[in-house]
Amino acid sequence: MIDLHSFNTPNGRKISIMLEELGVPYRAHLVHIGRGDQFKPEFLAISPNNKIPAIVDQEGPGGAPLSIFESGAILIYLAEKYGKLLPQDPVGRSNTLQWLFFQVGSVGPMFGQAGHFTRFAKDDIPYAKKRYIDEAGRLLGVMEKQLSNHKFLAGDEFTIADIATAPWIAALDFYGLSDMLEPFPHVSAWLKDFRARPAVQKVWDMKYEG
Ligand SMILES: N[C@@H](CCC(=O)N[C@@H](CS)C(=O)NCC(=O)O)C(=O)O
Repeated sequence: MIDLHSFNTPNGRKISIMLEELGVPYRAHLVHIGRGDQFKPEFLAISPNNKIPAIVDQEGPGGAPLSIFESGAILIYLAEKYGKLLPQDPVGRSNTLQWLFFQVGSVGPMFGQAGHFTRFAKDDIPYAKKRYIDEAGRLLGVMEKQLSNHKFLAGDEFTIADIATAPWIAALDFYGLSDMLEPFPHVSAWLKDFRARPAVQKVWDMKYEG
């Protein structure tokens, strides 16, 4: 059994979607980051950077429980444990990890800041908004080029790279920045297909215990 500790944000959704795509049993526990649950000692014990998502695999390696934080590390762990969504051939695996790290290192931080300065910042700071929106737009251009030649980010197979990235592109709606997608038809079509997946529909508005 996997215990998922999370919340319905782009990073949180990656793991609920992954667990549904894998079809493995899990329990979903709420960590409400709006009310500060991420700073509770019991959560910090499994996620020392006070961020969701985190998991505890009650049957980890050697049968012992294993806790994991950082969504990229969780996706790789689950993909390897269940032998799905991370190709085993060296080229497919490398392509998938490249696009996964592109999300973790670039898409997440830049889209997160673009969203923060557009929707949440108390002060209007045009320099910050422009800096992060421009960079998010540039990243969309990188994805557009890749998706104009490939069905999925890492090639012809749906992988953890798509699961990691699509929730961030979908977040543009929530930030009031959905117009940014207009110049990128291949990204838009890929996102539409992602949203239509049964696993994604089932847990997009996941109900957590707690
Ligand atoms: N690099 C981390 C980022 C996780 C992250 O930023 N989580 C946010 C929600 S999307 C969070 O928990 N924020 C609460 C806080 O920073 O206090 C990952 O990919 O797991």
